[in-house]
Amino acid sequence: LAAVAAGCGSGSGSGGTTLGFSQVGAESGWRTANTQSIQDSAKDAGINLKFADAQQKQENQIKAIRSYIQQHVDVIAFSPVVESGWDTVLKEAKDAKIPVILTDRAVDSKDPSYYATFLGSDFVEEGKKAAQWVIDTYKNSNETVNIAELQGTTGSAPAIDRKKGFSDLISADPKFKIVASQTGDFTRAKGKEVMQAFLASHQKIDLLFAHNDDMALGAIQAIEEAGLKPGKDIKIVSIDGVHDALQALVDGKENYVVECNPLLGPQLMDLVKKIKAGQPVDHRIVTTETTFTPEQAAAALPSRKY
Ligand code: GYE
Repeated sequence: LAAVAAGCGSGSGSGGTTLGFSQVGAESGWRTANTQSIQDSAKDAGINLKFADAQQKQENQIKAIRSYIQQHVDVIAFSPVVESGWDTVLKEAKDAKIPVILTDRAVDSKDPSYYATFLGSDFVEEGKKAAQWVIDTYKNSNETVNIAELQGTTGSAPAIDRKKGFSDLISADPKFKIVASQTGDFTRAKGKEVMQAFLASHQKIDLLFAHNDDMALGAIQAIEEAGLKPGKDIKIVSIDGVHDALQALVDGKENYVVECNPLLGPQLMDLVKKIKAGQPVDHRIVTTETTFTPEQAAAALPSRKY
């Protein structure tokens, strides 16, 4: 409950709009950039932001949302840690006539009236972009490619969808084999720990697909400590595009990064204003993103803000 009470108002905005935002946690570089973007753009937009960090726990998010309902905020936004289990609290918000914006991650609720819009990436597409790079990289080889997969938080939209997008494409060619797949909870520490376990199982691994950069960065440490060369002995592709992963690309320790844009704040604040003013908004807003080869990473790094 401490995290809920720690909501930080950013002063009284011109329109007097209050947004209650429940963040997943601070598990990755992506998340830190996302939080910063939301806090900065609330300030710029003159929106009074109540912010709570759920420390990757759904129960904390539900508590935060209930407290926002009690405080009668104008709009509630949250990035759901997992996809399922939201119907009850979303119905409570609906009954209280407080519009909800899903930010970054989706819920599996069947009732579309539970939220006004969902702003975020297409995670299936990101998984497919990673797979397409793998397919292109091995297009001239008939040998088996042993793939290890570091999954994101179990039950989260990005973990479910990135896995699906990736396997949908690579499963078309039997030479690609996912020989190990486990969650690393989107963190560096877990990514390292799980990669150590993969390497200790003595399975030959040709390629690592990590659902986010932080897990890949943790895995790079594990691979180096095992006396192998990341990016060469084991090729690595991950998703997000944070500064440290672009640096790993430039250093030859990673091979490809699929971008996922964390800078959702400005679009979110626009949506909050529109919704409060009763203007119509699209029910799904997909963010645009790119991919990075080492050359593209070198060009992007100097101006990369996160
Ligand atoms: O890829 C990961 C973060 O939901 C898109 O969450 C987000 C993911 C992101 O922890 O780094």
